[in-house]
Amino acid sequence: MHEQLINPTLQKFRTEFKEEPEHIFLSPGRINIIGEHVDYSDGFVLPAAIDKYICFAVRKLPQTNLCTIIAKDLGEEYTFDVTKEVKPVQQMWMNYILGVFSQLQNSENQFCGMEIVFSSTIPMGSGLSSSAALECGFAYILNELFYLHLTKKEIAVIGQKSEHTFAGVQCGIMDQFASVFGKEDKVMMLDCHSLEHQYFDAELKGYSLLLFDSCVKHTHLTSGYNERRKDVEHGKKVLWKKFPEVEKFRDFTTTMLDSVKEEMGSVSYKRCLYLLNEIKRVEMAAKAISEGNIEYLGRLLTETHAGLSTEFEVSCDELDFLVEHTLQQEGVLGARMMGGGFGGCSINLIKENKAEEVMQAISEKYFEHFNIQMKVYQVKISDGIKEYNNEYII
Ligand code: GAF
Repeated sequence: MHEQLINPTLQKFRTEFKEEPEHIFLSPGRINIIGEHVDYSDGFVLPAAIDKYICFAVRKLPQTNLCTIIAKDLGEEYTFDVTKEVKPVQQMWMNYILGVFSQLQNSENQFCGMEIVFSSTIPMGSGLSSSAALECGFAYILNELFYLHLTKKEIAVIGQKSEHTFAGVQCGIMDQFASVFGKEDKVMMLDCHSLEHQYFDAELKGYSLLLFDSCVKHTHLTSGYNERRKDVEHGKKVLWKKFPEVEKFRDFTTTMLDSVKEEMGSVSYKRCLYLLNEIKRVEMAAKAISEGNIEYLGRLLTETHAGLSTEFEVSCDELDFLVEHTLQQEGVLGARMMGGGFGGCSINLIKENKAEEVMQAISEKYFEHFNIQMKVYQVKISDGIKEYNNEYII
């Protein structure tokens, strides 16, 4: 991490600002074991923060009102005045940051200028939530530097709202929660209705979770993410009209859903059917992990993929190919696309001593078929956003 991320970020800061940063922060990406697209429908999700980060080098400038942010990997920079109202801009990456800032600009919070360089080992557009790491990372920085007394939950919610308002993506809360609340070696079960969460050991008994990156890039703004949300919102409206007594979406039964199928229309129907089944699968998956039933966990992952591909329709040929061929390999218990979809990674439950072989075989097949070099990430479940201990800075 030093070589690849922290030192180059630090060097860039020194070169650009001719000073030492006062703080280094690390904000992680995430994986999600199961529970896809249910975070905006009162569902449960099983995410975890990973050892891929955005690293921020930061210095406060009390004598100015200007905040300069350098996105090292993109070779871009942006400066804004902390005393003026901020608006969305053309640089998408900056909108995640400005969207956070706009929520915290009020008469109580006194900001001054800052110099920030950030760089990342979270691949962009790969479904590992680099955007949540960016927006929550920036909210965390403001909280620490300007003593805003925000809770972790508030930081996550501010990050999500920044996507809604400045980035135009109607995302759920899972990614921000994972980035803020992640814990080393623990998977989180998050109830997206109450935002209560609990951790449990990710004990996979000789199996590991490997990510295969299809290298098909997507952004949720242009993919189909917002449309899926609209389909689901329509479905919910019809359901609640007929069953107003039901409190949470997850309390609807498939019988209730069937009873409004015609009025809802076939598209919203299949989206809602997928969601209700997926929410149940997450509960079964959590039980399977706690009982050490890894075979069953694998089957649930594979079922999720089928639902995402045929009912929720957020997969793509490349991801379907990866999943189908991975499942044919010896030592594989389950595979599915991960995250919002339309590209990005698959997550695969593979016997540790078979992992190398499977990677090799799938990589070859994928290249042969699509002429794309798939990437493999072997991630470690890690802590959420934190300040990096300065004593290690060299
Ligand atoms: C994206 C969104 F940002 C999340 O909120 C979630 O809906 C996910 O897609 C799908 O589970 O990462």
